[in-house]
Formats: sequence, C-alpha cells, structure tokens
Amino acid sequence: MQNLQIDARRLWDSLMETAQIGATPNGGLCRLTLTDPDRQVRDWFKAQCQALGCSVAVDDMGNMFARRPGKHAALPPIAMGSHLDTQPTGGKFDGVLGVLAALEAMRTLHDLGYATNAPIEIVNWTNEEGARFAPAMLASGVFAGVFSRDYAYARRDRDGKSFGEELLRIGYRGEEKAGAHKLGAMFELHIEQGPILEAEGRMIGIVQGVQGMRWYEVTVSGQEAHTGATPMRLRKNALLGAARIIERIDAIAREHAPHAVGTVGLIENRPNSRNVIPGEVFFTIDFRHPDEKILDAMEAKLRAALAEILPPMQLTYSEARIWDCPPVKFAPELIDCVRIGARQAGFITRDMISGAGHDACYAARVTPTTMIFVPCRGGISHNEAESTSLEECAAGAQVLLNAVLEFDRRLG
Ligand code: HGY
Ligand code: MN
Ligand code: MN
Repeated sequence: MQNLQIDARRLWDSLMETAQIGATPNGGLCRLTLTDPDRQVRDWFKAQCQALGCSVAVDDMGNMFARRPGKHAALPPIAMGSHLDTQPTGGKFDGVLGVLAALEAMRTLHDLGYATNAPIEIVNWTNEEGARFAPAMLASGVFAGVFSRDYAYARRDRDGKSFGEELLRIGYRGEEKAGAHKLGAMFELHIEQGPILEAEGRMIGIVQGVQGMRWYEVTVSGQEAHTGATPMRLRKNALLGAARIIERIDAIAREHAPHAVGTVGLIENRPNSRNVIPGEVFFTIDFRHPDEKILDAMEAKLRAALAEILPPMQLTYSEARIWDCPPVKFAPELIDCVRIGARQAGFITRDMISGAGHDACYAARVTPTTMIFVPCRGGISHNEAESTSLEECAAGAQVLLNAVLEFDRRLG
C-alpha cells in the first residue's frame, strides 16, 4: 500500500494561517458564526479545496461540502469534517483542527493521485458553537432533521440579528436543501477539550459517543428602584434572586457527581446601573450528563428551586428548555476503522465519551459517524490559551486519513 503519510508541517502552517482570521490580541480566535471573519475563513477554505480539484457545494444552512471524486461515483461520499466557527474567546484548534486535518488528508490523496472507491468529502458545519445563535450544532441539526430550516433562520443573536439574514449577508446561503446531501460515513477529528488524554499520556481518543446536553433560558423579574432610598425589606432584587438560583444550579450538578456538569455562562442584568436595584435578569443554563434519567432529575431540581426560592423574594420568573440533545452512541464499524487507523500509525489509544458536543452528534442520526480525539494542553478549551502541538495535530490527521481509507477499502 502506498505510503499515505500526511504532511505535518503543511497542516500546522494552515492552522496558523487560519488563526490569523478573527485573531484576538491574546492569541485566540473570535470568529463567531456568520460574521465577516467566518465568511473570510470560508472563502479561504473553499479556495484551498478548489485548488485540489474538489467541487464545493453549499446547502441552505451554509454547510459546505468539498468533494473529491472516487472510482465509483454512485457510492455515497465518506465525509470528514468539523466546524470553522469559534467561541468569542476561542482557541485556534476547536473545530478548525477537524476541518484542516481533513483538508490535509485530501491534499495527501491529491498529491499521491490515490484513487478511493467512494468520493471523499470535507464538511464545514455552520454554527457548531451556538455562541451567537443558540442552540449549538444548529446547522448539522437541520441537516439531520432535528430542527426545521425556518426555526434556524429565525434564531436571533443578543443584538437581534437573525441567522437567516446573516447567512444571506455573508453570501453562504446555498441552494441545496440541508439534509439532501447524502453521506456514506462521517469521521470528525477534534481536540478532547478535557484533561484525560494528556493526563494519561495517550495520543488518540477513540470516541464511543457523546453525553446528553440540555440548555435553558431563565428570566427573573423584580422591580427597578433607587439603591439609596429603598429599604432592604421593600426590595424586589432580580439579581439577588438570580444569584441564589445560580448557586443552586452548581449544587444540583455536584449532587450528581462525578459526571454531571451544570453551568451558567451568559447573564444579562438590567438596567445594569450602579445605583438601580436590578429589575430583570436573563441567564442561560447548560446541564450535561451521560444518562438522560439524571438530566431529568437535574431538570426537576432546577424547576423546584425556581418555585421555592423566587416567590418569597417577591420575584417572578420564566424558564424554558431551549435545547435537548440526548446522549449519542457512535457507529461500531467506524470506531473499528479508527482503532485500526491508530494501530497502523502506532499510537496509544483510549476509549472515551465526549463531554463536549459536536456536529457528529447530529450527523450520527443520518449516517454512520464517529470521532477521534487528540490531547489539548491542560485540557483547556473555549479559552484563548487553548493549545496543542504540531505532533498531536499530525497524529490526529494521520489516524483520520487511515480510518477513512480503512472504511473505503471495505467498500472495494
Ligand atoms: O457546547 C459544546 O459542547 C460545543 O463546544 N458547542
Ligand atoms: Mn468544537
Ligand atoms: Mn466549541
């Protein structure tokens, strides 16, 4: 078999090149979905793929599919991919590594003129992060039939801009209906975004699935009043009420240790003035656990806490679950291809499930799917300091290519 070795330096150079698009002063990335930096990196990605002779299709959610033909055009493509959008203070590797490692794999096949049985595709999924337009994994969710296109188009960011308008504005609202593009398999390479692989000195995570995730939005309402002239006993302080709920959310997650996590990441305090008692507070909740029954228990405790804590404080509230992504198990045959691919490359592996969500969660609903992890420094991600090494990126890309070719060989 030909020596199908990826070019580590070329991959690393592409990672560093794209890290300039949306770069932050602290060495991270702010490339929120459907902003101009997102358009720029999409344009860059499309040009790179076209330079390899790939055709690039874009669906009506902005998902991009770069296709390299195989010997048998009738076979559904084997896809590799992830996302190019980032958190507002994101790192250089979350999502990007999966797309650029797929590009490196495609470059390697192109350089060697290697003919695969099936077409090979690279996918860039729109809005994986959900940082600008909630929920996360919105476009892969529409692709998998979980959300309607109209629901997605109507999602608004905190400035009131809609997904549909912004997708049109950056010029990536394609003609193809999301989901019409059939895939034969989907492999996603990603940094682990947690501490396990690094702590155990293992290079490759063979991902078995992803834990369940639920997002909620809560608004607590009280009464704006003067901080100097309003006695404590007469106050309806929405921020104090929110603070007591936030404390309770942390406690609920800890009551379901070691796997449960609970976080309030976004909060808006109104009117947010030093000498006005806060009249309204909006905040979000992120609950996760591998077992749906535990998520149900956490959700029940949240609702009980809202009902118990806020009314005695003369506060009213609204609460809505806006996202529920159940636990996912990946395809055993693709997991086997990754295991073989890692063995061929000579890496120590570890089976694990993902704490973070990924587009692979929704892709798995419509095509056999699995993921590959590589370590990240200190397990830190969703942070400008997110870091991993050239060797770890190269290891992931090599295993990705090996796994895809192992799957392809089975079609021959
Ligand atoms: O929220 C997540 O787990 C992913 O990073 N969007
Ligand atoms: Mn990601
Ligand atoms: Mn992320």
